[in-house]
Amino acid sequence: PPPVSVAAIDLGASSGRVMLGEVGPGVLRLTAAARFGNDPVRTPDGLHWNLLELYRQSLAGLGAAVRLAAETPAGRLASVGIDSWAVDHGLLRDGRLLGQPFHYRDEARGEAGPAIVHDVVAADELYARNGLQFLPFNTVFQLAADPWHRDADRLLLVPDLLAYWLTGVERTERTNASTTGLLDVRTRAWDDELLARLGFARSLFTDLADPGDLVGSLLPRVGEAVGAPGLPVVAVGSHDTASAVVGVPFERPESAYISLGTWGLVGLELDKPVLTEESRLANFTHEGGVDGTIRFLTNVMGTWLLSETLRTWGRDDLTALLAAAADVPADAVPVVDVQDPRFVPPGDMPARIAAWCAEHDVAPPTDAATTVRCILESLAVAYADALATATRLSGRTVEVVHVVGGGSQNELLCQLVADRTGLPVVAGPVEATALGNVLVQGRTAGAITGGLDAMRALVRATHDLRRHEPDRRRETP
Ligand code: LFR
Repeated sequence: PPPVSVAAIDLGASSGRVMLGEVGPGVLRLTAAARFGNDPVRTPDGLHWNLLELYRQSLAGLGAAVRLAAETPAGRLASVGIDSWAVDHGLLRDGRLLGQPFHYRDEARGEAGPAIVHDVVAADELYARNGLQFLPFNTVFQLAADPWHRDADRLLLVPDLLAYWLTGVERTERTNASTTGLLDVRTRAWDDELLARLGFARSLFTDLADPGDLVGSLLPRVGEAVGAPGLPVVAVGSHDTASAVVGVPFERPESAYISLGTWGLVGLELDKPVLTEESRLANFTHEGGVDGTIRFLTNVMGTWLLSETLRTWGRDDLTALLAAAADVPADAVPVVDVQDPRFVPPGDMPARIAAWCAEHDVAPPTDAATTVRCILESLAVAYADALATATRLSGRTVEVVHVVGGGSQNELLCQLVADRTGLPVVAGPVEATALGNVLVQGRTAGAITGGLDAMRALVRATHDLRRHEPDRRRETP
């Protein structure tokens, strides 16, 4: 079959992009149609996503992708697919959004929810039902803490809300639905009994769609505005991490991944859940993947710690800072616990690192270069720990670590991960999420066939990857 052109709208927690993707046998290419920032807005009631701005940028980017597609052999877009960060959602009544969606990093959001939920369903029972790691901002906790859902007749996760604005069709894509905490980990359907016990109306939740399903087509006004009347909207792995893992160029089963963006999502792809008490206590999650796979992973701090540090300093010269950090001897910096909850909300990270060091009787980093090196060493140690835990809990062997996403461009960090794990790191692709989005659409359009293995072989054949060999002297015991 000839290659097709599709558009991928990929919204990350710190930036968004619309990509033109060309996909077919031997072909997998991305061209950026638009890139834009994703800057949350704080109002007196808390930290919000600027969702209207993201929608506006997505539409403008889709229009640009339509124009770019006219220059490709296919001549036009076959479809568009949307992915974003997970968990967050809009509440609607009669099709109207009730307030601006909250940001999962809102400080107050996570406080009350867990206790309310665990009072009704104990943490171990909850894990047995939904398989999710405990993150205080999981949708289930946000809903419990915020009675607003009682005024709503619909809940739509961020990508589904955008798809609704594009098509008028309300659907919930299953990979992202798995992050709500309200899906049954075994059946992957809404857990009706759990909803009832928690007092969430069943009617808030829509029918589920699977990656690859047709959601609908652009509403007439939208189609006209972007220059693509009737363009199909296809469900992809709408949780960005689900799409990113589609784009991991695994070569063999003995492989782990780190999807490295604002979070470092460290784990394995499995075909059956682990669900042991040990996995629960280690905070390992079972998120739904494309083609029925399971992402057995844990959320570790990602590039957020570094980007908030640069923001605090008012600096944007990351390349120069990384070069300076590379010259700092590893033992000259402390290893801080990047999983400390103090690092989750936006704020002055260097001050928080100094405070952590003071509390733990270690000398804090003294300047910009040592601070950056301290952050990278600390991240690498945390990833190595998470990988060791993943292999222990799953009984799987890991011989290579794939790092994908924006953070895979950070060569120093990738090298430190190799050193701290004692394993080779294969870095890239940077745009794994957009590639995963494009691949699923390409399969729906009939341009490629096969399962995840075939998609990953196509990624390997079309993308340059960088390999980092471990320096065994630095391996942590
Ligand atoms: C990554 C991600 C993670 C999810 C976090 C919050 O962008 O989607 O997978 O745990 O954001 O939604």
